[in-house]
Amino acid sequence: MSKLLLTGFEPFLENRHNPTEQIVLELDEEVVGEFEVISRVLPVDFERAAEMLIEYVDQCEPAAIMMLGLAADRTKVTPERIAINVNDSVEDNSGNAPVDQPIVKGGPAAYFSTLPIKKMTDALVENGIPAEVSNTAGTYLCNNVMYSVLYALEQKEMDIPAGFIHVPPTFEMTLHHSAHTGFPYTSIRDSIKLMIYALSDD
Ligand code: PCA
Repeated sequence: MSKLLLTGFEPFLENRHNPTEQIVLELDEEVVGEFEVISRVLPVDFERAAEMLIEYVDQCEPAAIMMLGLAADRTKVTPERIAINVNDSVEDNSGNAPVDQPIVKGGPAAYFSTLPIKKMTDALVENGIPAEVSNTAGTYLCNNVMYSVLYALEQKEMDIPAGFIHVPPTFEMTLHHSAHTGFPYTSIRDSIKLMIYALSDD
């Protein structure tokens, strides 16, 4: 059976919990549509995350890659359209705070997601889950791993769908962030499964 590599991130900054960590651990080894899900949790560390992810790609030889991250200020599930060749952010969990740094020196300015992002958002909205395509993945770790993976796949001539999805905070997280709206954890988890199904029939 084809494997889908699904990644999430550990907690970071003021987010003491990262729902993407819980989702990927819960879906690990589950069969969703035509895929067996293989999950990994990544560190929020500019020096380690992309390298580890690319190593997982080599080990698991997936037929598709879906990377997940938390966007604590968003109110919808948002598949990303594009990743840009820039690290520019506040501190990661190891204290790195890059400024205007290319991810790959001399690399292309950007890569488009190769996941069926419109089909995925349509599937979510049809199932009552607020979703829309996002046109910026930011310049922190999520953009970094999306760019790095798409660059690596090009280098390896691996023609498989890959991309990144930001999820909004969970209901539980709003206990610590009163300004944010939270989603039920189960709805966010189910949205990931719906997107894997959408990818399955693509
Ligand atoms: N979200 C951050 C990094 C880790 C995560 O889950 C981001 O949006 O870059």
